[in-house]
Amino acid sequence: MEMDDYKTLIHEAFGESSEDSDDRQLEGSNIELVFGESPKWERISEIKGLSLCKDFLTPDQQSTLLASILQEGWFTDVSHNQAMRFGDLPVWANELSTCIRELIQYSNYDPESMDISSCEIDGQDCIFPSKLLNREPLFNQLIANSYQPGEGICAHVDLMRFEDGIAVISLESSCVMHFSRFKNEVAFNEKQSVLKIPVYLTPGSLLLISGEARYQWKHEINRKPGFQIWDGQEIVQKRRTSITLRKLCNSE
Ligand SMILES: O=C(O)CCC(=O)C(=O)O
Repeated sequence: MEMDDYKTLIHEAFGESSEDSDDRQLEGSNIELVFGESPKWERISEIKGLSLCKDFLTPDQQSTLLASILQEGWFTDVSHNQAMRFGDLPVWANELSTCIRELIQYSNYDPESMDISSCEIDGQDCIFPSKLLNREPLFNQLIANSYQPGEGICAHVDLMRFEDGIAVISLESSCVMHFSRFKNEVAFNEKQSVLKIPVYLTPGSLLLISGEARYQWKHEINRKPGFQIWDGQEIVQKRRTSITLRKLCNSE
């Protein structure tokens, strides 16, 4: 994929980047025009199959996406905090899927976007396995969650009715998602069960969960006092909205 195509795509989906005033200065390095900064992926070293792109969407793109979600009317009442869609997804969700696919494809050709030297870890592609990336559709199920301060989600492994390869986009409030080993694993021991790996999800970030991270680790968000600590500080909580994209297994 040409980078110009990628730039056009994300602009069409989520509007202009807030850094567009810098366009002329940045001529020749197109990716900066899309994100403001080059998208960088982080691997969470303790967990295979977990990749985080903090600067997936600029603040303007986040606002556009949030407006599209709110327009669905799912969260008009605070007692409604979750919505699911299967099959035909809203246009904005399909655009989001396309942007995710294009970003991963682009990143695979740009070793500088990774902060690790090897792109293959135990046979698992560093960002997202290519056999998942090339499936059609990439995603056909979405969950939108709207969490008020203090609200989160209990530790779980996503249901087996969903294929491997899950994407989580965070909006509005930062949070810490904790990963802990899933018990049914052969090599499980008690020490591992209590070990929780914190992952800091900022607004506009994209988290990809595949392989071990999807099947051998539970994830949770505990927003009760004392659990949302990052860099030694309790995170100031606001409403947090997230979009989770998955693909149903074919037999469904
Ligand atoms: O809100 C999130 O970031 C994750 C949501 C999630 O894990 C789920 O809905 O199964």
